[in-house]
Amino acid sequence: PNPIPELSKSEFPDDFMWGCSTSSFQIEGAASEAGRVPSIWDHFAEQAGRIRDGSDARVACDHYHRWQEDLDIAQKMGLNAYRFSISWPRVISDATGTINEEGLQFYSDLVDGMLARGLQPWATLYHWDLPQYLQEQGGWENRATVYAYLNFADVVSRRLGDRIKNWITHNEPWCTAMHGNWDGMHAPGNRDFKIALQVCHHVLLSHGLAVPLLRQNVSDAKVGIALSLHPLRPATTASKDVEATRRHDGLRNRWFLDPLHGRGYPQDIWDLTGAAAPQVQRGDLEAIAAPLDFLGVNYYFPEVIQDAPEKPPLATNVVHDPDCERTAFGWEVAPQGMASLLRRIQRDYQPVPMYLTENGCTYDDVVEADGSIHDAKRRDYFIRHLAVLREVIREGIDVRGYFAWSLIDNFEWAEGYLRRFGLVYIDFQTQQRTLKMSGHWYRDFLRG
Ligand code: PNW
Repeated sequence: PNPIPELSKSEFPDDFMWGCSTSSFQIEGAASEAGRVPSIWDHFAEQAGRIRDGSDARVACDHYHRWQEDLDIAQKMGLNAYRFSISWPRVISDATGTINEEGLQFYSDLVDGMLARGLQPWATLYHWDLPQYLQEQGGWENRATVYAYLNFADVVSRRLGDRIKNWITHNEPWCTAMHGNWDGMHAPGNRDFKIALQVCHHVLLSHGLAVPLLRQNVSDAKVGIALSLHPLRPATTASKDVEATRRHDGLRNRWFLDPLHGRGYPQDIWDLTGAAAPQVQRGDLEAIAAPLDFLGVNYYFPEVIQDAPEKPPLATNVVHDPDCERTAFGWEVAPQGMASLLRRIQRDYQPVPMYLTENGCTYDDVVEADGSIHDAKRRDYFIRHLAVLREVIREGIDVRGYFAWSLIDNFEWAEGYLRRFGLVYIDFQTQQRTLKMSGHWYRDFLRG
């Protein structure tokens, strides 16, 4: 239906960052090797019914042993940046802060491997793999976890800050807080709105306190955060749906963007939270508002919102528009949604430079008889989103890089191995890596 646009790398800024993203828990495996201790996701995957295919990430992509091959692939694809995350339970062994030298060494080698291949390292400090020993003391609901995180950030940035200049404190605090503690779809699996909001506050606080720490430990540091943000539209033009959309936006987007930009939590949503409102201490909001060097935007899909008075506290429903094109996950394919999101951030927050730190899709990949994977839909998804990004940059919106999610198929959280997002196919039986058609396209595009 939609024509696939022509696209050339030369239409983007010369110093644009072209990358792929991954995260430690989803790819590394080697879950109990070299001193790594369990994370909340190891624990979660052991509980029946939590992961849809009953799988776990003890092996995952075995990236811990195959990282050189994976970085070779990234280099051959022509990337100049690679976004990865550092596993806290690999680096800090217990609640007293004992450093696991072997775990740190893994990341030191990994970063050297990136630099040797011309890949600029973009490190995420927290991509959901909290050490289980901290969860046993209340996890992110406990304010002490903020200080444990700062110790972790301190250890890692002192050791790797000579080589890593770009730091992302947290990946998608909305998911950490809400999937982890409100709908219970992610670890630790709580279903409690009050806990979710307290977790959210502590995650944001840990971010804010880490910003000056990272700047102190790392010369020329660039520090940011990666948020999952969504453009929203009302199901109808009725004012009740328009107001519902505003409320939904209040928790989905403004609850994060407002405090990070010095505005505190949005009052309209705070009023709705009632007894579930988080405990905020004096100075917390000032800490959270520490100026960012960049804003990471993870863009996947827009949402359509309807008023739902029977569903407090937000009284909103996310509804399914049957006319929209969707990925295998059911997520709407909406490249123009990315434009409206970026324009909205620009208009409402006049932010620092932005990076698309994640964008991608899942489809049911079919391996042909000759071993190739013709994922034309994924390729077209990337082309259409990049064409929109080109448009937005031409308008003067300061987007400086694009990281496709994901370099390789991996453990897709509650979906286990059922959902593939990679530009590279992984045969989880043999651990063989095969560049998909989308990966070939990205390579050809990047090579010009
Ligand atoms: C992101 N949502 O998760 C994560 O950063 C990745 O680790 C993950 O593999 C990828 O996207 C694909 O799922 C999201 O409901 C999970 O809005 C949920 C949402 C968005 C992103």
